[in-house]
Amino acid sequence: MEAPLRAEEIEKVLTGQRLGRKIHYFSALDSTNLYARKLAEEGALEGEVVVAESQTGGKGRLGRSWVSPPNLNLYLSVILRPKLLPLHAPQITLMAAVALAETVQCFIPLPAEIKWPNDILVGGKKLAGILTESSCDPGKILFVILGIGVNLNFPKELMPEAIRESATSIMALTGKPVNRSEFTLRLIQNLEQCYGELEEGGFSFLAERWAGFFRLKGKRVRVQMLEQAILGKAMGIDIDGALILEDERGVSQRIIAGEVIPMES
Ligand code: BT5
Repeated sequence: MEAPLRAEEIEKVLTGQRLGRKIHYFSALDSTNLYARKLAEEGALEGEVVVAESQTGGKGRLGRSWVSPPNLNLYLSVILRPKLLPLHAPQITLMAAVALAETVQCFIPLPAEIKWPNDILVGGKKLAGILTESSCDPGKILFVILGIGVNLNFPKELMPEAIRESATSIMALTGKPVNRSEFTLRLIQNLEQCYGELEEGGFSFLAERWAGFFRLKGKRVRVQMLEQAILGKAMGIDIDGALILEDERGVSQRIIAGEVIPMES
């Protein structure tokens, strides 16, 4: 049996930081994002974090689910109250992807990759996912729930068949279990730093680091959107987090949301 996450100790180390000022820790929840939303609606402060050892209804995007077995991985949600225009809310996902990829890189020697907009891959397999959910008034973000799921000590053999080929974990990559509390602490510290930079200088402060983890630049991809798919060359992202795709006629297209699938050659 894995050691539980040491939420109280993490909270102590984070004293004085904005993110992680309070960690709400549970052995099981339906979804840390749902619980964090409830806290935010009741007035929780920016930086409060919800962590659960397992989720019975872990959420991905578009009604998909996040496999969340007990005591092996990290399921965390941070309440943010950014002074951004709703239009710029996707920058939170980009900022978190940088913090997450840099954290992963502290624990494994293999290169981490950001798969726009919200996945971290290693060796082409999904190690972590980000789900940001915003609550807005016209022209104003009230809060953002930044949800992060990372496969830490998830053995391949315990992964459900549906994700066994497409997913990986730090332990599956290195052969060694990671200390989940250390990972969590480092992640919250990196988020604090990247969030501060985003606030100070906008996404342009982080864009170069983001681009360093974007390995599809110049590659042919298919972008699957709700109703249609576009083929083209992935060029990078713009300041609002949209993917820039050069389509087959050589015209630049801004993609706000979709699934990027690399093509052969
Ligand atoms: C995501 O969605 O990748 C966002 C996942 C966010 C999960 C965190 S956990 C803490 C917080 N509380 C929540 O309830 N959610 C957040 P999406 O891009 O839609 O990817 C979902 C897809 O990833 C699924 O349809 C599966 O194919 C795959 N998947 C599910 N569980 C996985 C896992 N543990 N590891 C790797 N891939 C997984």
